[in-house]
Amino acid sequence: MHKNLLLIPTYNELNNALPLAETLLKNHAELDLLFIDDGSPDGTGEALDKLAQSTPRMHVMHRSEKTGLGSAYKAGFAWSLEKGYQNSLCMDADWSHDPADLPRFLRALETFDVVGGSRYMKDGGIINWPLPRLLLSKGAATYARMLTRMPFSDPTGGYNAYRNDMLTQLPLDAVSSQGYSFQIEMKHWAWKNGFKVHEIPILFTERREGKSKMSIGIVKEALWIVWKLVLKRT
Ligand SMILES: Nc1nc2c(ncn2[C@@H]2O[C@H](COP(=O)(O)OP(=O)(O)OP(=O)(O)O)[C@@H](O)[C@H]2O)c(=O)[nH]1
Ligand SMILES: [Mg+2]
Repeated sequence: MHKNLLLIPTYNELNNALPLAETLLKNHAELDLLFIDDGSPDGTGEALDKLAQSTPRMHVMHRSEKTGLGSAYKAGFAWSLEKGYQNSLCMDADWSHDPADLPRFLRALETFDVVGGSRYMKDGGIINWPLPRLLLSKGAATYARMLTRMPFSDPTGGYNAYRNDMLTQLPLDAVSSQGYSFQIEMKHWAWKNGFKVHEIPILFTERREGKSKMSIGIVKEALWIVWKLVLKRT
């Protein structure tokens, strides 16, 4: 067993997740993998199971219903702690996050408790997003940062890494989001509780295949979660 676990939530990512898993197994011997699949109707979970049979480095958690990114990550963190890993890293399954960045996350984790990948700092960026999506994302980042004052240029970014000795202290109710505002809540909690936070630049690319799960509900959740954090002040 390695000390690093890479968590990858999946919902209908058959054509992305399988080649991603193969690449990670081949090029990143420093990591074990945990896919968290919410009963994807396209068979992602079963295809990943098949590949996992060939290696002890890869695991697949199956949940019966699509219950959101936030709860998938919480289940993954619990698994990572239970198995005794030292670090938990988070990545999307659709190739938006470049596996080649993983060594930089691991290096930064030697010094920091939370390492956030940032699209909005110097040397970071977004490739191939349509303008409306870019504006929505940038607007959400600015809104969250300005209201909470948290020192993250990309509070909503999903390519992140956490030290498990910090995650053991995370109270279950500190993060309640279903969707992408989970990332905001995690970073905010770590910063408010005095953990060492840091960002590294990443280049984010539009998903390779498949459909977006972004919805108006997810945007609305982000809008009110930020206010919840501002008012809570913990
Ligand atoms: N297990 C699980 N995974 C999810 C759920 N919703 C999204 N995901 C996964 O979470 C990751 C991020 O979701 P995406 O749909 O790529 O979100 P995004 O990058 O903001 O938007 P697009 O790339 O435009 O779709 C992907 O790997 C999804 O398959 C869910 O409810 N459960
Ligand atoms: Mg995506």
